[in-house]
Formats: sequence, structure tokens, C-alpha cells
Amino acid sequence: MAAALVVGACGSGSPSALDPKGPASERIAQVWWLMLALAVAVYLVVGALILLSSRRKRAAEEGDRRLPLSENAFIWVGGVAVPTAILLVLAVVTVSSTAELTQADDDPLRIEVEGFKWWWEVRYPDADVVTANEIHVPAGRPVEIELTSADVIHSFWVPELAGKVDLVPGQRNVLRLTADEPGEYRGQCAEFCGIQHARMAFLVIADEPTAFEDWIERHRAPPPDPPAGPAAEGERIFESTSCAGCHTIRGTSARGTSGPDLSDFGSRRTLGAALVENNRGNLGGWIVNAQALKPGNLMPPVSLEPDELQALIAYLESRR
Ligand code: HEC
Ligand SMILES: [Cu+2]
Repeated sequence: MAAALVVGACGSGSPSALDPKGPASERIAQVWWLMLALAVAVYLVVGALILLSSRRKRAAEEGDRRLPLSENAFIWVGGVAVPTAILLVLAVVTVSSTAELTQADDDPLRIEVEGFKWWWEVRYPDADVVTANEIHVPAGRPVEIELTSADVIHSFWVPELAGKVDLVPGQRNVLRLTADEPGEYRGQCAEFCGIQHARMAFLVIADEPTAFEDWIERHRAPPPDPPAGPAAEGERIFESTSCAGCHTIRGTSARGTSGPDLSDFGSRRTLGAALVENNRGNLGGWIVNAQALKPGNLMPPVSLEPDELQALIAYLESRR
């Protein structure tokens, strides 16, 4: 019953570790199913023994003292041999699976992810590209993600692609994953890290390999020409107000590091660590008062004239 409920709850809507989309999660799902099968088998056998023992008692009262097994043998088999065998099988399977999951691949794509309260910085050290909250990877190619944290312990979890690995300040942990097919895979911080822990999500976006190369090239190309029209005014406002103190935009004087890099913000699908869709309405609402969408996050409300807000929106959406 409990097992049926768990399986039922896992099958719907939100990403499930039982719906693997890559070799690492596939392996984890296999171990999960094996554990479930063994647990169900033990449950059924114990249930059957309970029924049997209730019948046996009645038989004994009637003077029939035949036993299928001596009491000692029963304890040795049911209490020692069988549990040892089950635990041994699970130990071998989990240890060998863990070893397989941590095995280095040849020529992986290297990515660094740093956790912040409550968002993710994403760096491609070999291409000198920095972005946030959305991790582009080439489908079919192994990826090696080096994880660390700027503040407290976070945990990186993309259920459809891999297991969880913690991001620990001052330490570098490695997670290896491959996305078999192009697609969008939702990730989530899986270690309680403060008030907006639940809204510390992200996307892994697996692109066709050529589309991924294009994406990297676009991001490492020299910064675009200074924007024109309202976006130009937006850049001036961004650089001359508090925004630049917390955010970096490549090719401008904005070099802040306490908020996400916004160099490519216009090409992101989401806003606020995969909280809402990135569109003009949500962006305007976020800039004026990010606290309304994500209470307690570390971006303060900003007071702006309506035309300044429009200019900032035009500017950020122009950065792709
Ligand atoms: C005190 C530092 C600080 C200031 C000042 C600040 N921000 Fe932020 N900003 C942040 C932090 C921190 C986040 C991440 C919040 C989160 O998701 O938890 C953020 C997130 C954002 C995001 C969403 C990024 C994403 O990909 O999710 C945008 C857009 C943004 N800020 C724009 C601005 C603009 C425009 C200004 C100036 C009007 C500004 N910020 C001022 C700290 C700041
Ligand atoms: Cu977190």
C-alpha cells in the first residue's frame, strides 16, 4: 500500500528520479526498483508468516505440534541468513553503482556551479562564459560539474539526470551527468539553505550539440555594440545606480558579484532562479520589488520612475 502510494505520487507532473533521462539517473532508478522489489518481497513474506503463525497457534491448541522448521533453525534462517543476504546484495549493488557514477569520462564538458542564497552561478571555464540559473549542456556528451558554495550548504539535484551532490563552502565536489536527449530538465536545491530554499530552482537545458556550440560562441563573442534607443538609456541607468553594485554585465562598468551575472539575461527562459517565466511583466515586477515575488531574497526593492523602469527592461531584454 505505502509502496503503491509512493510510486503513484512519483509518476505525475514534476520531474521524477524514476523517469530517467540519462545514464546516471537510469542507474539510480535501477537501484531504487531493486530496493523496492526486495522490500515488497520481505513485506509479503512477513505478512504470510503472521497469517501462518496465527493459524499455527490454533493448531497447537488442538494438540497438533508439528512445525515446518525447528524454532532455532527458523531464527537462524529468517533472522540472520536472509537479512544478511539481502543487505549484502544491496551493499554490492550500491557500492558498485556509486563507483560507476563517480567514474571520470573521457573528454567531458567542464562546468562550474556555485550556489548562492538563493540562486546558481554557472561558469564554463574553458570558454570563459558566465551565466546563472540555466545550465546549457550538449545532449549526449558527458558533463562534469564542479560544485561549490559562496555561503551555506546547498545541494544540486536534477532528478531526471543524476543524484544529489552537496555544494559546500570551501570545497569542490564533482557531479557527472549526461542528458541523452535535447530537452529542459528542472533542478532544485535539495538541502535546506534558508528562507527561499524552496525557490532555489534551475534548469538544465540540453541542446543539440551544434546548437550548444552556437550558444557558447554567442556568449564568448565580444560584447554587443552599445545598445540604441531606450536600451541605451537603460544601460546608463544600470551602470549608474545600485544595480551595478550587485550585478555584472560583460562589456560594461557593472562588476557586482553578489547577484547573478546578467550579461545574457534577455536569452534566459526564467527569472528569479527558475521561479517565473522571463517576460516584460515579470521582469518589471521583479526590478521594482523582487521581494513580492520571492520574499526574503537578497535583492532590495528599487524605486524608479516609470520611464526608467521601461528603459531598464528594454536594456536587460536586449542582452542575449
Ligand atoms: C543588493 C544587491 C542587489 C541590487 C542592488 C540589485 N540586485 Fe538584482 N539581484 C540580486 C540578487 C541577490 C538576485 C538573486 C535573487 C534570487 O533569485 O534569490 C538578483 C536577481 C536579479 C534578476 C534576476 C536574475 C535571474 O536570472 O534570475 C534581475 C533581472 C535583477 N536582479 C536585476 C536588477 C536590476 C535591474 C537592479 C537595479 C535596479 C538590481 N537587480 C539591483 C541582488 C541585487
Ligand atoms: Cu540552496
